[in-house]
Amino acid sequence: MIREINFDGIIGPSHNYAGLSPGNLAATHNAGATARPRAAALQGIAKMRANLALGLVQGILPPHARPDDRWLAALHTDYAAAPVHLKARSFSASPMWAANAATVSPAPDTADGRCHLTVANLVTMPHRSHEWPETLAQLRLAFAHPGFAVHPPVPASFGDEGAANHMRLAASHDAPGIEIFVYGESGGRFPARQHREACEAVARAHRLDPAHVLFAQQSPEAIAAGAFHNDVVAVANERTLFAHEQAFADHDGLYAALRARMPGVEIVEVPAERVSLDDAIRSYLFNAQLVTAASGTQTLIVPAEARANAAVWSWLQDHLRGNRPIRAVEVVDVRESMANGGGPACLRLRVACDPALVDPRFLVDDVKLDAIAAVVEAHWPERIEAGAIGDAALIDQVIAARRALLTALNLVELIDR
Ligand code: SUG
Repeated sequence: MIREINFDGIIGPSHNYAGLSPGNLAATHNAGATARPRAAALQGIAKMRANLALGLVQGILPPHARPDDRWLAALHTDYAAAPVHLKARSFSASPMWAANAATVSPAPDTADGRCHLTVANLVTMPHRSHEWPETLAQLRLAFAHPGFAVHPPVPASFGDEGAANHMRLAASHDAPGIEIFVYGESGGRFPARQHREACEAVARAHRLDPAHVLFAQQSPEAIAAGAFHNDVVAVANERTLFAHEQAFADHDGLYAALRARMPGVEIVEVPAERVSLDDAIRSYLFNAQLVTAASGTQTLIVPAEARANAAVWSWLQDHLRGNRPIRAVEVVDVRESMANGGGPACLRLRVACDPALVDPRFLVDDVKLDAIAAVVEAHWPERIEAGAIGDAALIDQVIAARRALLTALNLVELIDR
């Protein structure tokens, strides 16, 4: 039976604020702030518990080896000798943002009836460009069943940021859907990370029916305002597309094409006069998890920053009163991740599939989350100050913490990936 599974990246022990992502305003504004990796990981675990409480199936993707010695070796250096900018880029806990791990096309959409996953190359940001080998190793383990096809990334130069720039609409998760790939052409002062060429390659790899695929350009003003991924300004679930008025370069064209392919689609567009692009990006209203709870209630899981924003909260209250597609709102606290530009939706990769086909070590219930939380409490650094990333004792602690977690999860084969 096909269900939507949210695989959350467990926030790694090296979580810190190094200001590595130009175009991501939260990350650049918080460069040099003190990070709290333990609190961060516990916030992520609490979010997963809230998902379980809604009756959803929950998965995990563990933190990657940090520092990434293999990447440094390919650059002919090591952590002790590397210049500080390479130290920071090899040490980032950025794999926590699992929405950037891969693009996923569930089995009902593909010509061979398999669920296809293509690992994202993340080439635009150097600190993210070396995530893919370990992501590929993890996904090949989690989705080893022949019901899945896990593809390596599309070649560099064609930037691919994974599911953060991909939306799927379908009558239900187990029905054939329309897949929308959102690319950027220009972002003014900031890079457009997702390239159309990469979208087209992924659609071919996944053997999608071209009649059920749309390619849409992200609006340059959204990127320039800080929406470095489409999932900062739009999210989809089953029949509902929830988007900001300025998310797409040609919203009318996209909506018309979508309605022609899926007459039952429900488009909820938030007008800029109610919520400005700036408020949308500051509050991460759209970087919410839009889910169908086990009760059938379509629920929007927003970060606390959305409740704190008067314009956003008032729009949400009006929508809830109006008998519209979104029937409930849940608030979660992921502020450590938010300060690096990662909201509830960034932290998860959605895979619609039969949970029985997934390696069970990648699935969690409350009991397993207790065990993960115990490892975090015992091993994750409490704080990482700006400037501490060269500290040898910190490096040892980070390496030991990941080892302890992978051992507890019985995923020791990932220790040396
Ligand atoms: O790629 N931040 C991430 C945030 C990714 C959010 N993901 C989605 N929108 N799906 C990024 O910009 C900051 C790390 C630092 O600066 O230390 C960072 O990589």
